Amino acid sequence: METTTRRSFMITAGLAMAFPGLARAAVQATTRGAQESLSLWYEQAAGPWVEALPVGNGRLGAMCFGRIAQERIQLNEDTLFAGGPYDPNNPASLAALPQVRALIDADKFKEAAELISATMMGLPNTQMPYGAAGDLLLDFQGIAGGTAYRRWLDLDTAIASTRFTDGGTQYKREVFASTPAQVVVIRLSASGGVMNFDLGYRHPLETNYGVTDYTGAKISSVTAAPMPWDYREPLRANERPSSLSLRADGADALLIEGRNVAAAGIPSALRYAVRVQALGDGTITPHGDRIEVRGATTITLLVAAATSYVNYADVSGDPVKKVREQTAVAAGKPYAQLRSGHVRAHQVLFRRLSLRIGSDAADPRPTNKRIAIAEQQPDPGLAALYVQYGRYLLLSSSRPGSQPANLQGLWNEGTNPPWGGKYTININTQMNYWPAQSANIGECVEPLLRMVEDLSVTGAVTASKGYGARGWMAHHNTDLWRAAAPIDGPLWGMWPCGGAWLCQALWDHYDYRPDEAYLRRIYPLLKGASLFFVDTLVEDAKGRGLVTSPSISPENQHHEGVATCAGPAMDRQIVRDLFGWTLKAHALLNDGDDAFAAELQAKRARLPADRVGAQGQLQEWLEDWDAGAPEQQHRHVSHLYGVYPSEQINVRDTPELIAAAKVMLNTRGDKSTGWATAWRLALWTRMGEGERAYAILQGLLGPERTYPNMFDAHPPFQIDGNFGGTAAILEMLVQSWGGEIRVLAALPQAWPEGSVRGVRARGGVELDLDWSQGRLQQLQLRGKPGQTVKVRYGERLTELRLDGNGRARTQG
Ligand code: FUC
Repeated sequence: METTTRRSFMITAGLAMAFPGLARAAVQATTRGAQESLSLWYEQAAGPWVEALPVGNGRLGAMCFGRIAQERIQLNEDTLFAGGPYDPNNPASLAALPQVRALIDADKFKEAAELISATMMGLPNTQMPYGAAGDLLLDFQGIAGGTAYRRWLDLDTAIASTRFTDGGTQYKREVFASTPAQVVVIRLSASGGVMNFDLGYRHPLETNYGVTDYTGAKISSVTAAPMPWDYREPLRANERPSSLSLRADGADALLIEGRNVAAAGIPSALRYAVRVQALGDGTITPHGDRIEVRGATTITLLVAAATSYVNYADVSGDPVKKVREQTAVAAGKPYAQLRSGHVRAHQVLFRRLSLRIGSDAADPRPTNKRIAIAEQQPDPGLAALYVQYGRYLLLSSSRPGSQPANLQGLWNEGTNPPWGGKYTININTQMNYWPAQSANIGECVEPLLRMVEDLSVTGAVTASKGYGARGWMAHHNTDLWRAAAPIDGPLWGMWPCGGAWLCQALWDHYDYRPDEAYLRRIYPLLKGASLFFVDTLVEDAKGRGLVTSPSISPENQHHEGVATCAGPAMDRQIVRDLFGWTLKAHALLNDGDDAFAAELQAKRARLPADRVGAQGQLQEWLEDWDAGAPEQQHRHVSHLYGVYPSEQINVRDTPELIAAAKVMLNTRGDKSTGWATAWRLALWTRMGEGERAYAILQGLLGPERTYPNMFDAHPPFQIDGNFGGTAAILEMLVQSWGGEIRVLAALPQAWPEGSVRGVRARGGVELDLDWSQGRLQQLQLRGKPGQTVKVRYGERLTELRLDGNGRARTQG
């Protein structure tokens, strides 16, 4: 496992910190000096959607194609889901529960699943899909074909740019989604000539939801599938459903008004609006459904989009008013001010972490060419770029005030996205937030916190109507309307731990940035999630303790066609963690409810321990069913939750269970769907197996799992792999579990040198570290003055006390 001989490292706590601002200044200088290594760039315009470059401010997103004669900017607004407020809870559910449990106790799993199907599934047995907000199409006249073409996405400024030359005129375009201004800004300029173009809007034509069945079972193959979904090329401006109106709004703007669609019997309840205002020189003339721009050298387009969504129960907002106000405020500011305001808001978060793996020199190849050969050729810089892109994507799709990052983050081309583009909470949404803390962008968790607060209300109805229980819960999916009832059928949906697992991201935010006010905010959520299990854990029929029932081990079958069971390993691990976080919060806050704490403690002790089966494998279920389960290489590795993201099973405390986890992972194989590959990567990393992790990472970065725009390929596009991969790569460098920080615990030989600044660890600590020739050179810590921090490097564990400035430094 060890790739290098570890040298002991000298502790010089408090030394050399006479210039506390210096390190930070140096980081910024490095970041600025390495612009190229912080860009995705291409020599051609985007063809398919997965070649276009994403920008987003959490709420408002755009995909930039950089096309020469017909520019396409595809828009998203994060509340533009189908349907409206609804109560999905099945009134027959509670009455059937005792019988379902009795069938499970009698090992009649198939019969139990049939009864669940007939009585317990949500109404409807699906949830509302996420939509697209249409395209802006800019049809240029007189541009034949560009030379000196280049387009790029600068992660440091969060601006997507295109430049080319045609007939002696140089064209440049910049696109960004501003957080302070809440608009997408498109800046077009020409030097040595003028621009003549028509600006139009196109909405993806409505398709029938649910025509394609994207259930997990059908996508177990790992071959790259072509995108996109609904679009036909070439695009024609103003093609749209009849329900949509498009008209001039004032002297220089277009206003688009529409309604969301109904789905699965849930009526349309949202109105939405998009307003595009054109400012600049030349003549700007609205013509009903398009804007004509002639003879211009500089044009700024301000794009606002909004829906009438206020919250999951209130759709009374006025989107037209909102988009008019947003564009009017932005129109009052010069472009330079809009741009600098945007860049500042982005960099204050983005620049908290910088990372170099391998050499400092920028790679001379365009990004798509690096991805194309990433599986065969080592490219450490691409791994570093993947981390910064992951941070960029989370900052762009989950900002305070926005919706959480969905299955596609924020970006969705069509009206029928895979799995509805909603929130699958049996791994996918959780994985989206894996990097938030270590990558030092904890603010991105705020939308998830609000979603859990909503679920604690809607999920309380599901807990009481479905289980007769107190507290709140959610099954394996939710949507904009915070539906919490089980969907899709027993094989996928009848799983009670979705809400509990979401609590991990909330707890981790506290653990990485301890703050009492925040803990007080999440405590009722933890307590409510725990209460549900206090009320619903039942005695295992074979006397092994307290178990969840009915449940599944997401989304794996233990016998052909049957997943229904009681007490799978993952549930026991999640409930053990949940009760543990709740008890810690209870103790920290001196919540007087000691009877509740005692009950949690007692029930926690009665959760059956993890088990090792006949093959030496970590058992997925309470029974030793693994060897006979029909999908030996199933993408989910639910029972390894205990290894990562949890720390219940770890190399220090439970080596025999780690050995069993490895047996299991070897059976499952290294390459799976995008997110499942990222999970395998995180697992081998957590177990300290740097070379194995590196081999898996090569597969994740290669063209089968990464599209040309670096979006993760399930396939199709699903963003969780980007986030899981980001967290795992950082985990190869710095780990934080078991009360210790482990540095370079899974450093592969292929990365002999590098440095990271600003990675975070539990306990409110921030680290900078440098390594070369495979060895740690120096490490700096920042945290609370006087705080002690345990750092492990190789076999050596050192306790550091932070000085009066909250700093410590060690040298290799
Ligand atoms: C889970 C996974 C699938 C897919 C879907 C969105 O059901 O099993 O692979 O990622 O979520």
